[in-house]
Amino acid sequence: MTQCPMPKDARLIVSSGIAALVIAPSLVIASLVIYTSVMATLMYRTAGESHGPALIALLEGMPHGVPVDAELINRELLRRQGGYGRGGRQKIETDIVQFLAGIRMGKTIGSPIALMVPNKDNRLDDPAATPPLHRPRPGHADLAGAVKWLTTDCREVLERASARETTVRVAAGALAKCLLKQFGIEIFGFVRSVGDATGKFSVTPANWRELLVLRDASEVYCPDPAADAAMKDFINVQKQNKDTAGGICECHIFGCPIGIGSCLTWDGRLDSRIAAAVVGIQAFKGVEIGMGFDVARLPGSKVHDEIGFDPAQKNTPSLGFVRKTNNAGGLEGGMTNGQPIVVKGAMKPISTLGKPLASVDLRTKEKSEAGWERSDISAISAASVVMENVIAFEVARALVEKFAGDSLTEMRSNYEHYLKAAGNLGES
Ligand code: EPS
Repeated sequence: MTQCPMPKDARLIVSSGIAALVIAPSLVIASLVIYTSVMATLMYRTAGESHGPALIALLEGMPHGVPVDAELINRELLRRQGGYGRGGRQKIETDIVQFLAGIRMGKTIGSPIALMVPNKDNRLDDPAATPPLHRPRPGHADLAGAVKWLTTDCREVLERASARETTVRVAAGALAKCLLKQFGIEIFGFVRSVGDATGKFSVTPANWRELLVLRDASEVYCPDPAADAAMKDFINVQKQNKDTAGGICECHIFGCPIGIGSCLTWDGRLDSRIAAAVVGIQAFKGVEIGMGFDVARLPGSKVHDEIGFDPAQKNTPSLGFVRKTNNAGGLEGGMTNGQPIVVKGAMKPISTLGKPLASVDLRTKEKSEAGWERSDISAISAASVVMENVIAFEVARALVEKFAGDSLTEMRSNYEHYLKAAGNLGES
């Protein structure tokens, strides 16, 4: 049997494989050894239906000793419940996180973390209150899910596909923010556009805190007051027309050291993980990093950010490597380059329309109007909170992978050693 060396940091199993074939000269002994390749990472899963008893998330890989700011997490949950154009559900719920495991006296203890947000509108086992839906809504998971699970009732599909699930994704991401905070990494998310109304402002490391105050004063979560008004007008028109509105959310991450992520594997690239996390949000159809799709229209000289060095910035996470532009959105080769990470996500309009689109009845295949469920006119503001938090989780995951340690103390020491070595690059 082949002995597989176990990496020192054996906190989390991420993959397994067939390890060895032992071949003797005259006799072939095939020995299949299932081994586990062990690597420190951070991951989470969620469970829960929109109208079930609760939503839960299970996180693994959070180091020991991270202070958990429950107020920050609940503030993010409250922000997710808010925004302009929301439906009736948020008047029923008060989303507050409950920790069931992995946290003791306000700090993580290194074990898996279980968190829960109960649903007040809990009626999944009442067939009268959650009646079957036979007429799939175009744009929703209804049709594909009903066929996939071989049913003419879309109810169970829509219960899990619902954006209510993002409640615990926000809680998990906000918990990840508690770790990022320990490394001076901060995230700012907002709504850039709704329909044809777009906020006209730039975000810089110098102005984002002022913009954050304006964002928090905006009902749509857009820091441009003129755009906030235009966005509300657009949503109001859709409401009058019994229609819905989508939009674009944007997120900036400050303080990431150079070299988080990897160029070695497609799924280790931080840009690929961020893109997957963003498009994984209900109703998101597109993601752009930095200059986004415009990179395809311009020559290289107008796209790539020239590199300079400013010794005055040597002790910042950029290590002094400066750029006049940030078209790459802080990511080159799937790794952070010391500039802010910049991400945009496009959300389609909510697919439950007050004036339903054409559909068919799954029982008869006869033409019929799509079904209607209580929903939002626009959930773009909430979506900006979700996007901010799912990205926070991916950045924290990459940080854990780079500076692996069982405890925050060990992780911080690895981080400091790395910054020192990277800062001395070319100097010895
Ligand atoms: C949401 C909860 C849902 C919807 C919305 C967002 O609640 P309910 O279905 O009980 O009204 O308001 O979800 C969707 C738009 C969707 O398509 O699932 C929430 O908590 O964010």
